[in-house]
This record gives sequence, C-alpha cells and structure tokens, in this order.
Amino acid sequence: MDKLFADAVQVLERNWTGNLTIPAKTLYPHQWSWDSCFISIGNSHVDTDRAIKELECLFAAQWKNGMIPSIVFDKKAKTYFPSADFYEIERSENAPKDLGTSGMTQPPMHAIACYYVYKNAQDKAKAAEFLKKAYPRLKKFHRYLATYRDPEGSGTITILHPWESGMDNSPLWDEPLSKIDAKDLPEFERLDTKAVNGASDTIPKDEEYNKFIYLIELMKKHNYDERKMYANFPFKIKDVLFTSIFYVANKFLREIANIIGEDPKEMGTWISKTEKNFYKYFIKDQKEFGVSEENLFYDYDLVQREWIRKKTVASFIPIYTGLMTKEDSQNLVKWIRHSHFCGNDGFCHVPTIPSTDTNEPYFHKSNYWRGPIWVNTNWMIWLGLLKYGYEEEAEAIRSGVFELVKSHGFREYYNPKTGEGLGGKDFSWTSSLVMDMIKRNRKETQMDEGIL
Ligand code: 9WN
Repeated sequence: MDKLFADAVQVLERNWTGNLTIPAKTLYPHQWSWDSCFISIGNSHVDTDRAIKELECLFAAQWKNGMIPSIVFDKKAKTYFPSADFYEIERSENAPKDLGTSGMTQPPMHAIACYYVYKNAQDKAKAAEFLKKAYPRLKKFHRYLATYRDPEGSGTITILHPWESGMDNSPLWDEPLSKIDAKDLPEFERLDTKAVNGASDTIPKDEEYNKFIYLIELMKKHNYDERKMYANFPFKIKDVLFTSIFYVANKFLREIANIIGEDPKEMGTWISKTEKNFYKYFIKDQKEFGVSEENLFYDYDLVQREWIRKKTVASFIPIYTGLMTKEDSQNLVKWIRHSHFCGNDGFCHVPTIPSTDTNEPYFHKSNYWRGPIWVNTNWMIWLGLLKYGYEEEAEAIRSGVFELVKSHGFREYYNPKTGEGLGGKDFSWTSSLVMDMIKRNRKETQMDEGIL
C-alpha cells in the first residue's frame, strides 16, 4: 500500500502546474471542475496548501450568476478541443472578463472537497480561514443550481449538455440526442482522437461528438442565458448523479456553515426539497422500487417527458446520498452485486462497477462511459456502501480498484472484462481517489458520510 500511495502522489506531482492539477497530459491540459475536487480530496491527505490553491484557482473562475464552469482554460495549451475561443463566453455578461472558461458546469463536488480539506488538515486554523473564504462561493454555486437549474423548485437538478453530467457519452443520452438534428455545424477538428493515438473505439463516435458541439453552438446562440435556454432547449434532463452529489454537497455545506459559525438554514431547505422529490422524479413506480432492474433510479427527460431507463452506474449513485431507507438500500445493493455489474461471479476481471450493464446491447468494453470502469463512480458507491453498513461489498470494490491500478496503472478507465487500462495515462482523479481509499479510516468515514 505504501508503494501504491507513493506512486499516486507522484502522478499528482507530475500533473501539477503550480496552480492546479490537470486531469492528464495532452488529452486534458486545462483545469476541470469536478476533477479538481477529487484531486483536492486526495491532496488533502498530503498537502493542504496545494489542495487549497487548486480549489481557489477554480473558484476564481466562478461566473457572476454563481456557476462554476466545467473547464478553466490554460490559453497556452493547444492539445484540447473545444478551446476557450470556441466557447465565446464574452456573449454572457455573467462570464469572467479575464479568464477563458467553458460555458457549462459539472457535478458540484466542491463543498465535499472543501470539507475534507479542513477535516484532513493538520493546521485547522489555516483550513478554517480557507473555509470562510470558500463558503460564499459554494453557497452562490448551490443557489445557482437551486434556481437556474431547478426552476421547478424540486431539489433535483437539470443538465443542459451531456458533458455537464461528467459522463459524456453514456447510453443515457442516446435517446435524447437521437431527437436532435446537428445542423449548420462550424468546421472543427477533434483533438481527442490524436491524444489517444487513434484508439477511436475508446472515445465517443463522431455522430455523438457533433451533437456535443451542436449543443454548445446553441448555448452560444442563447448567450448562455439559462432562463432562455430553459424555455426551449432540446436537451434538458433531470440527472440522478448530479442531483445525488448536490444533495450530499448540501449536507457538507451545512456542516461547513456550522464549523465557521454561519447560518445553515438555506441548505436545510435545499436538502428537504431533494428528500421530498428525489423518488418522485427518478423512479417510475415507487411501490415497485428495486423489484426489477426496470424500477431503479433513472434520469428524467424533461423534453420527452419520460424516464431514461438505460442500465448504467448512475442508477446506483443514490446509495451515496443516504436518503434511502435501509430496506430500499437492500434492494439497490442487490442490483449493485448483480453479475451484469461485475458483482457476484467471475464474469468480470474484478468486482468493480462498470459504467454500463455488461449484458446490454449498448455495453462496449472499451468505449469511454459506455462500459468501462471509472474510479470516481466506484469511489462514490464504496462510500455509499459503507454508509449503509455493507462493509463486505464496499471492501470488494476497494480491493478491485487497487487491483486495477496495481496491474494496469493509474488510467482514466478500465476494460471490465480484462482490466486493461484505457484512455489517459497518469490520470489524476484515479490517483487521488486511490490515495483517499488507502488513507481513510473506515469508522470515521461512516461518521462523516453517515451523520452529516
Ligand atoms: C468534457 C476531464 C473530463 C472529465 C469528464 C470526462 C471527460 C471532457 C471531454 O474528461 O470530459 O468535459 O473532453 O471528454 O467525461 O468527466 O471531467 O477529466
């Protein structure tokens, strides 16, 4: 374990620019929002200053309306498309003037990361100062999500682009995207194809990619005005993973307010709304929850007015929220352990959860979010299992992740059938979350994640 930990620290060291940690060389040479949160959680075990610097760098790019953008660009880096210029964020009066950012957001892991930076810090006074500075930023971001991304006031969050989910080409988006006609696209050149050395079966197809770009073009046409976009955007989805993280983050933000002596009331309101509506929005038939795989948590498409019942890892992320009853958690764990999800038999290389059910026609062993195992979603499920006391299942996932990185390196994602490492090499969040899985004390984790 010591060697694994030291190797992970080295990856973060190599990807550190002096202000932030890039997710991976060449493929992702900028700062990504939820990546930086996962990275800070890892760094919180070894270097509080670095973790703080990373998050402050991200917060400096916050938009006036509170949105924390998915990408903060390094204008010198040229190996990633779409570039800062492509986004034309100056179309929005909310965009920062002197920084290049994307015009969309990513799952709100930030309050969770800030809490752990404090929790794992040796110098608590310094970390509390950081929390005081971070708190208004975090609250503004959560308020942005609770208003612009939830005009329904439901406590569930709407995404306007597949990239906002963090799971770019998940089969979840196939139906909604199939209804969109990507016309009048500007000329552009994909650079991810080059970065993976032509391994085109590991990244999204052109057809999907064109729709990603088309939706950015549409955001630009709306000058990134959420109210206008909400009225007629063709991609508008209440997302299970995003909302689960929002709920957990609100609990951590409430705890941060308590630590620094601020009023936690607003977070309480957001938490109650999610508790009231989570099942209503994400389960078709609540009485039948978990009886079959057809009745788990599924995203809701606000345009088609239908649940998206594709079997993906997203359906399991609610275990991380703690808002389920023990009985419902049992029903969910039954599917988490199912052989199609690499649970109980020798079907897969190691018992970790792949991004898609391995028995579905849309499963692909090596293509990005259409099948491979990703460490961040496994980390959330690991914490969720611990929260509900499924220690054996949690430990199986933790050991599975260790086995993958020991045998195949700190890769971006892994083939569930063979364990082969895929996508970016020296991937930062894989390294940082492995560090966290090594360092965390199980009992304390159950307290932090369970009682907050
Ligand atoms: C688009 C950086 C990011 C992750 C996402 C992952 C991938 C970007 C891309 O890489 O998305 O934001 O270019 O494909 O899907 O989760 O944050 O690691």
